[in-house]
Amino acid sequence: MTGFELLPVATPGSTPVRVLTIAGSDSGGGAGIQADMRTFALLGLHACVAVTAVTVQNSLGVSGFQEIEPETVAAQIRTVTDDIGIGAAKTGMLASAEIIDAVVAQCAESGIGRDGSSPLVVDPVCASMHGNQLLADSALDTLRDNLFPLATLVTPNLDEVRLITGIDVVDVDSQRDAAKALFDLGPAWALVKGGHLRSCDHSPDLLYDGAEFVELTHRRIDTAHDHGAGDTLAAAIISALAHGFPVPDAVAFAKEWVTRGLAAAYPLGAGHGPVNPLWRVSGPY
Ligand code: PXL
Repeated sequence: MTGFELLPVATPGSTPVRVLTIAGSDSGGGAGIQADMRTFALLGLHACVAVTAVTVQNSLGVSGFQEIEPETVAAQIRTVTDDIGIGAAKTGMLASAEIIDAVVAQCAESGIGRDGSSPLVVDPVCASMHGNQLLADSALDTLRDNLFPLATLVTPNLDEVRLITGIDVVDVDSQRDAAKALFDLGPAWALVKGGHLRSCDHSPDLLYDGAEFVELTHRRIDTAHDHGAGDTLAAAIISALAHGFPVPDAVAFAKEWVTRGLAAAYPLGAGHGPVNPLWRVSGPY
């Protein structure tokens, strides 16, 4: 199933469903809130934003970042949920344990998370594709113990799986072990992305809800221009959840969204270009 035909482009003059990204800014425009907002807009949603950090980066990497005060992060979430209202939320770069705890407390208060009215997708961003650290080592326990239990779905890549569970995913069996270990940390669903499993000629993702494994296999797109792929996947998942899709359908839809975005990716600067979901308006891939 792709579901593209089910997802409306916003009608002029009518208020679309609102979604919230709690994430960092990428000055190069490829990842972070910039990637999230592109996907939200193209999927007929209005994007609200709680900025957690301002990164200084271009296509070659992240040269630094400044964190936003935890209370200011919480205040951004509070002020949009109190007035504008949101249908779903996602987290990306959270930088520190203090920001994570502020996000956890405010999400619980605002009804965001697996037990609230708005689903929450946690993309546990730890580092950039260039290996630049985006989450303090000291924040891993807080991420695992305090944020994961609030999540409707967690979406780590294989490096993040290793940091969070200690499991090195090398094949289908270890991917299952990792999905179980992630689920045991408290989210309603765990997705183990196989995009970095270079031994496979396809991109095998595994979804688990404590009862059933769902395998999602997509063609692998070989490109150096995949900056923001994880952000775009998680943004498409919460977009589909906000439109009322069940989790397995939302993930299947998002995989197709990011696969086509990778096929349409473009070079930028001297390094890595971004995934490009603009194919939705410029033509199919
Ligand atoms: O793709 C992960 C990511 C998320 N958020 C921000 C980033 C990056 C990667 O560079 O810069 C702000």
